[in-house]
Amino acid sequence: MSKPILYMNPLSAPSRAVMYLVKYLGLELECIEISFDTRETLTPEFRKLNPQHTVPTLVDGHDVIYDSHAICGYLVDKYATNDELYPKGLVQRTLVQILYGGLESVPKDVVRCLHESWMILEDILKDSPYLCGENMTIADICCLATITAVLRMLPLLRRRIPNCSTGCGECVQCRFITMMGPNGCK
Ligand SMILES: N[C@@H](CCC(=O)N[C@@H](CS)C(=O)NCC(=O)O)C(=O)O
Repeated sequence: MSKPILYMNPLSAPSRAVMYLVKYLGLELECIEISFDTRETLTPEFRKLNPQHTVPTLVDGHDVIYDSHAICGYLVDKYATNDELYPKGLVQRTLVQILYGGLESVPKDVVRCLHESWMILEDILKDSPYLCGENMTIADICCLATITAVLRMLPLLRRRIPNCSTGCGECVQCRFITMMGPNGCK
């Protein structure tokens, strides 16, 4: 059977979440980069695949799945060796679903809203190694992807995140990014 195909763009935080997860799980996927410059998401072929015309979009055999959170949940349910990253228990799974979109507030004042979102993360991570308790879940992966995508575009914001101010290796988020490999934070 052919490998699943992931349509993505590395500048897109939702794409990065799926790419991190794929790497973490050691899955073999074919990644196809979709250009925003040439508006490739708006081509009739891509819209036929995903009427919301967004990346990431996953094609697994005859199935097409879009929305990063749905893709992450799907990949863990289908390919992970256990349910740690996306617990099957109703309450635990619901908690992950609350937090995996946790940084997606649509800001009027982008910097202020990002700062507030990060403060919420910092608050949760003060008492817990990961967003949803003792184990890493796809909520951590999705939030990290947002953080690294934003930092890539706006490196000056690094100063605004106390736990990230000294770069990788200093906090749970950064340790995880480091684990992803030398380019994890890029
Ligand atoms: N909630 C979606 C958001 C996806 C999304 O907005 N993707 C943007 C890039 S970050 C996109 O593909 N935009 C192109 C378009 O709308 O045509 C997810 O988590 O996957």
